[in-house]
Amino acid sequence: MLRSSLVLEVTSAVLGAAREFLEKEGFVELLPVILAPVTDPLRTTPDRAIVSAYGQDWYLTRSMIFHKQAAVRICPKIFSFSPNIRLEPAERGKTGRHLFEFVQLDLEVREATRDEVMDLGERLLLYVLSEIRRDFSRKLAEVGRELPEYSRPFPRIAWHEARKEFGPDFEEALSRQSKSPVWIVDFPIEEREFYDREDPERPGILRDMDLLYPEGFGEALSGGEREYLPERIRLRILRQGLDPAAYAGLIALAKEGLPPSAGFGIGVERLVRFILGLSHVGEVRLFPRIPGVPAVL
Ligand code: ASN
Repeated sequence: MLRSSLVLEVTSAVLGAAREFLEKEGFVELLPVILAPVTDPLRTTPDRAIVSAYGQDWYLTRSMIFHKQAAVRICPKIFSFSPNIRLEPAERGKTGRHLFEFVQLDLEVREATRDEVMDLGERLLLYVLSEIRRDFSRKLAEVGRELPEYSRPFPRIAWHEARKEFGPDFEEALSRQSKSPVWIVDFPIEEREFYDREDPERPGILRDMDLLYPEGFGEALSGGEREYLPERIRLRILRQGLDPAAYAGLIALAKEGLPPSAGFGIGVERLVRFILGLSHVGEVRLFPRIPGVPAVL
């Protein structure tokens, strides 16, 4: 369990730099939601963490997606350092990239397009990396890590192209061979959740994106434009084989009026892992929650 203080110092500096960047961009920080009657469906992680209290079930947050959509009704640009619980299968404990408790920097912008939030994501990442390079390059060199400089815009590849070029496990291969952070855009509708907006001009293709780190570190962030019209949300829920009744609160909110928005979440532990070149994301946390691994404290 002994962690070097460098990991904790870098984590703290990453949080500070990200917060400073977003505040300068006019974002308002929200306190995180930990328990909610509804949370991100995340179909690839079926197990749910539930607390029963006061005669109802409360989900531990898997992402603040719906709360972000609701919050941009009030403030146009919001972010939160959001603790997420995702009960990943035990074998994901070995990927180096999965924790079942982690924090994502989750943000959302009212009336924004995908391109606008991709631009924001690039500037946010480069700002954080430049702050870390400025304050930690000597300490990073001592642990054998050198952070290269990257230029914007980062390269983009469409999901279908990436799959054609690198096969079904393209994320890993693309991240490994890339010299720069690289975007994957235009996921097919069946690959993602119902809240990612379908491109009105290209049925079946989403206006969403992932960003991959270079050097094989895998996914950095994930996001996109959102479905915001009540009927569209209902149809997308049905198309995913989910029950609209389970999302009645979201649909009711959309009937009152949800603005169009776009946003993304960037995993804090994965970012620190990349900066320090660590082999497992659990090395970032003092008290890591690794799927399938017991904890003492
Ligand atoms: N934070 C992601 C987003 O904004 C959602 C997620 O974490 N599943 O799209």
